[in-house]
Amino acid sequence: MSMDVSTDVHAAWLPPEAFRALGSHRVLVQGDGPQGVTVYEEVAQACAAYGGRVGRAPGDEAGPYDLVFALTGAEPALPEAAAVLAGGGVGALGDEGFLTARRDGVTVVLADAPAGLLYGLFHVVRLGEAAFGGGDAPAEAHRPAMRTRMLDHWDNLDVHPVMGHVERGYSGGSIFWRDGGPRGDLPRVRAYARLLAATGVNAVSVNNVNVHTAETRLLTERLGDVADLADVFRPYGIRLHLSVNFASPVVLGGLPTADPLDGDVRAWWGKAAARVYEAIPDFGGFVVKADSEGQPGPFTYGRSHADGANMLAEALAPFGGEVHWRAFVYNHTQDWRDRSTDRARAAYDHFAPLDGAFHPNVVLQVKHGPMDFQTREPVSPVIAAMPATRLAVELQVTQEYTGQQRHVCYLGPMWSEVLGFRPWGADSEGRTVAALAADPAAGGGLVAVSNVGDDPYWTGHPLAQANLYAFGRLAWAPHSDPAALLDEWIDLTFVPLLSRDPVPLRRALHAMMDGSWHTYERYTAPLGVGFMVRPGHHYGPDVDGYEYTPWGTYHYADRDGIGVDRTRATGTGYTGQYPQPWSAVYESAERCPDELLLFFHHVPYGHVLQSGSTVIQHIYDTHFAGAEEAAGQRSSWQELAGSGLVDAALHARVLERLDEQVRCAQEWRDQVNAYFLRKSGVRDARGRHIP
Ligand code: GCW
Repeated sequence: MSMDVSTDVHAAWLPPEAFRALGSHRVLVQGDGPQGVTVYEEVAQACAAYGGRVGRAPGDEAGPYDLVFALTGAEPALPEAAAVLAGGGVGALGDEGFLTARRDGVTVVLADAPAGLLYGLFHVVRLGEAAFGGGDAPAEAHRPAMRTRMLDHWDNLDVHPVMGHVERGYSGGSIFWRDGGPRGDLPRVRAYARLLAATGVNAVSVNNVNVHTAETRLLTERLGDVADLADVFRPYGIRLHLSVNFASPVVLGGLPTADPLDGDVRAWWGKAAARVYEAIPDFGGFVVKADSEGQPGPFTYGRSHADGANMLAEALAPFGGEVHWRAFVYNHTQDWRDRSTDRARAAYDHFAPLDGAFHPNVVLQVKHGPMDFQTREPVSPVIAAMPATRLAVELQVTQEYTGQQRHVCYLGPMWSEVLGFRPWGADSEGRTVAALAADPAAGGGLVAVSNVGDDPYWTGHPLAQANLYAFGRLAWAPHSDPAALLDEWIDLTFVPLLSRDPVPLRRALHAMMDGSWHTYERYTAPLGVGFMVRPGHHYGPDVDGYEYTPWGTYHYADRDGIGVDRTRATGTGYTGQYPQPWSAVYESAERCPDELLLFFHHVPYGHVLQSGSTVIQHIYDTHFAGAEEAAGQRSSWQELAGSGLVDAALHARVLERLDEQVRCAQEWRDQVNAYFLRKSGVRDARGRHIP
């Protein structure tokens, strides 16, 4: 297996072999600052391994050069690069963009700022030999769509008695923290930063949004530990963020209140922010989960979320910091009999009226769906409802509800659907979710909960690395084809290690992964109804597990039908939170897309879907099919055994997970089918055995 010797972990999409083409050329690096140094070091390392040469000045002995990295600020010293610069035509590249061109046998990478050179470097790595061949090629600009491309870690400093070391983490312990303090494995953190930079990620938050006592102190006593991490992330162009406890002035400052309008409280936060920036001058800002699932917040003091967020924004503003304020606010003590309270409505009801009230350095961080990272949800209506607020869309790379990294579930296609969704319909001239999150004035970027831990494969399930990779790449270029991103990941992770035809490997991985989200959906909760997982840990089936709990996650199945009536006509009115045409489409049981029918409507089991099947028959068919597909994924992988196409240890790890996936998929199939057979009394039209 390709392991990074310094950290003894899997090299993921940056095995040394992926640098073969780069490292066998003569490369000039003219960049400064921490990221410029990184580019030089990366190239030097690759050249040392593959016989190329790296230099810093055109005349030195490493030349003549066939690849140059240079900044646009000064006249590039290499004539080919200067000619590309003089040719102009691509406009400003910004803080992170870069251009590539080929001139007189030299590949040219230019950027306005060092971080751009870093992204240019990884672009060249992705291209491999193709970066060097052919005649002249005109300048091609590459700029990230989203300004902020951020991963949030739900890491605790220690093992939390209920939530473990990493809340909803399925890859072992935290790579940052251990036993209440820093873990101290900075080479591992550096390897992580490097992997993230290669996907385009530029921000990381290093602690859980549920900020417990020890973690609250990261803001003060433990600031030095945070600064140490920031130092490691900086050379890879990644800014650090911290989740903070809204009650910090009380918990840490000994004040009697955390009221956001109280003068002492505001002064406390101002000083806290100043101290943070003294230690970490390029600190990104705070992430806040307030008034949510037991976390403190402004409601305690009768204040609004704008009051709370703006107070923190004011503290950070003098230093250029931002507040990522989460919109995940809902009532988690409801009664299933109360049909007027609808958790799906909550974020919109709380936040839409506050549109325009947030300071410019507040980013409202909205989960992509209205509930909670289910396998299938409609896009959150909040995203279209707040044009005067900067919005970031939050995804979940960690597979809390999508198989917990025991099941193969490639989420690129799901995120792609979300990002490509047009809240105002097909005619809405480019206003996709991605365009809203990327808007230079109103966009807050793309955020996701990381799936990484101290597991040697980073992500528990080695194939779950593809989700982390795809997230970063989609944040950079949201309209990328997820299947093409999968190829990119395969071509970096596996192919450079092969000395033979990679086609069978690519074929097997695509067979397993392309459709794996749909497969997972087929054998779990049907038609967008959600949940049906075991309470607490959220793994495996329990159809009624949450049905009578206070969490607001119900499917309302009874002997006559199933689904949640969220219509304006007879239900909770949630469909009214969408603009047209979706408001009307979702309101109608006939027009609502099948895959979301039970999210929006309560229908009889005999209701005929647009597919022509009835709801009950659809449940049976998809559950039989999904479990069978999971078995098919395992067969695809088994065919690779002994082929030499993948490392034996990695093969074994994936196979062990697939065995569990196949078992669990059958359990889902049998529980769901038996439950609905019993409830509805309708037999499977195809007469299959339902245990
Ligand atoms: O998905 C839910 C999880 C919680 C999590 C919460 C959130 C960090 O079950 O574990 O808490 O969402 O997003 O805040």
